[in-house]
Amino acid sequence: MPLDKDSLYKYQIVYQIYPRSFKDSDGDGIGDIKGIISKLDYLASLGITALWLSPIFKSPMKDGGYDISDYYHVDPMFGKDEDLFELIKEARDRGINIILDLVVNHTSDQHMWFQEALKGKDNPYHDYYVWFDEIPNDLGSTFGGSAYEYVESLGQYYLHLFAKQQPDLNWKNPKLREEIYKMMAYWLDKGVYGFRMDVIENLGKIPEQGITVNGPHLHEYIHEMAKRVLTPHKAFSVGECWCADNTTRTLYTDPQREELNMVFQFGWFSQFNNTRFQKFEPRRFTVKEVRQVLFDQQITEPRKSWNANFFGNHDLPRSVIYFQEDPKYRDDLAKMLISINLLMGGTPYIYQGEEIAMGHPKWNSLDELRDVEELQHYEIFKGMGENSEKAFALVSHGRDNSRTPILWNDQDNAGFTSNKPWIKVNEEYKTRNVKAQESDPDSTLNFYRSAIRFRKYGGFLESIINGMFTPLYEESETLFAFHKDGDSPYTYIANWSIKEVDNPIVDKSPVFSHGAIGNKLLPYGFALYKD
Ligand code: TEU
Repeated sequence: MPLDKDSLYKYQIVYQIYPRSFKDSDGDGIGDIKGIISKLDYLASLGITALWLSPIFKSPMKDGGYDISDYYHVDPMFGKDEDLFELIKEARDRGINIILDLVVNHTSDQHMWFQEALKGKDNPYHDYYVWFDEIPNDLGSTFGGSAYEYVESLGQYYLHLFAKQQPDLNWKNPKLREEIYKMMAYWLDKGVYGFRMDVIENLGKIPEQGITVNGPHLHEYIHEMAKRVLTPHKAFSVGECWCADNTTRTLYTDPQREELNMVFQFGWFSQFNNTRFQKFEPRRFTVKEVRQVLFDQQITEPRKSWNANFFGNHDLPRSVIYFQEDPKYRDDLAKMLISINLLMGGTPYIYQGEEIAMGHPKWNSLDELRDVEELQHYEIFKGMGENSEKAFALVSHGRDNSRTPILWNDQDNAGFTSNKPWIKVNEEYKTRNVKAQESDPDSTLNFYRSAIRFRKYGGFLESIINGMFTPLYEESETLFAFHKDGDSPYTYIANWSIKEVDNPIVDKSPVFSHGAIGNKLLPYGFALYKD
């Protein structure tokens, strides 16, 4: 099949950067844009084609920059606007596209719009936010506590689905929508490739009816956004959709509906355990469960619905820890996960540090934690009667685990900064770091490079992208296997377990593999066979 120019999003390999923790260039202990520029050759050497930057705009940083106070300017913590323009150019020179994080469900309470809104009910910006004279219900915020906050001077409550410093924007207001489209067009005109859209499923909220996701006008808004900005600019788009299932995924991504290229679905992550402590009491999914959710996503016709493949981001535990059964096999697990990520249908996303299989740091005390979600839940768990020790143990499973600095080398602060880092450095850096892995041919880093090369140039790309997906060995307790048809059909088979298992495919030699020896698949071993 010839390359379809309108489907270039399918050919991207996206690397997510959490800028605060990537690389500090000016010695203030916080990663910045110049730091990213200094690592562009490294990023290009991985073979990735796009960088998604978590928010870099002006922000009081109550939620790591997901509380934006000015959509048009870079926060001084990360550098100057010119640094961003330079990054766009330098990245493009290396064949890398820049994707920005579009956080438009809410702003910071310090945004000019909200500050104006607070001045009175008649202020033109008042209707940019969601207000109530009385609390309509007991809706809770994602980070804990009520989703409504009282403003005495107005005698009204505003909605905040996240922290109280993140007031929700009112998408019913066409003026607000216009402001957002204008801002998106501004960045696209500056050479940005597209957007990762923060909690996009929340835009159609009707809090008074208890509706926070998938509101009745959600798809109308997204379609309008596509018509007005995304399509004319040929922009890349990926929505963050914690609640998307396979039906709603198709609503967002069927090209005929003109909405988004793809959405992140979180079915493989056990956040929604109905346990007392939800995600703070993590339960690893079994291979059967993972397979069920991932395969369900794959079986749709690729031209009707496209996937975003990922096993990690700045909100999730690191995948090698989340899925780990025995730390001894961490690197093998990392290699299997990236092969699945790259060889199933969909656009693959890699989260920074994943390529060296970074783990979680050891948290010793509450004052080491930074994340608003963790700190608010600490108080909540204590309020539920847990003692400090238990509350701390619970919240130390939170989002800070994937937000610690990238381990560049075995020097002070792992080569991330010359100063005191804003969050602790994972103590693994003495043995696990980019520099050490560069010179080790068997490292996960070098494996990532060859796996990415294999996806791009191994001769199977057309089938990876356009081939229909058929699950294999669905009854197995250990195997994760599938077939893709198309121009270059193949079978992929992995042993998602720490046992050595028989490889049911014995009559062929694999074209790409790790830990597939003779007729055995070693722990997390896998192989790809040409039809
Ligand atoms: O995440 C949305 C979100 O709901 C997550 O916060 C997640 O569900 C959370 O970890 C709850 O357990 C996005 C961003 O990715 C996240 O970093 C932001 O904090 C959030 O939106 C608000 O902007």
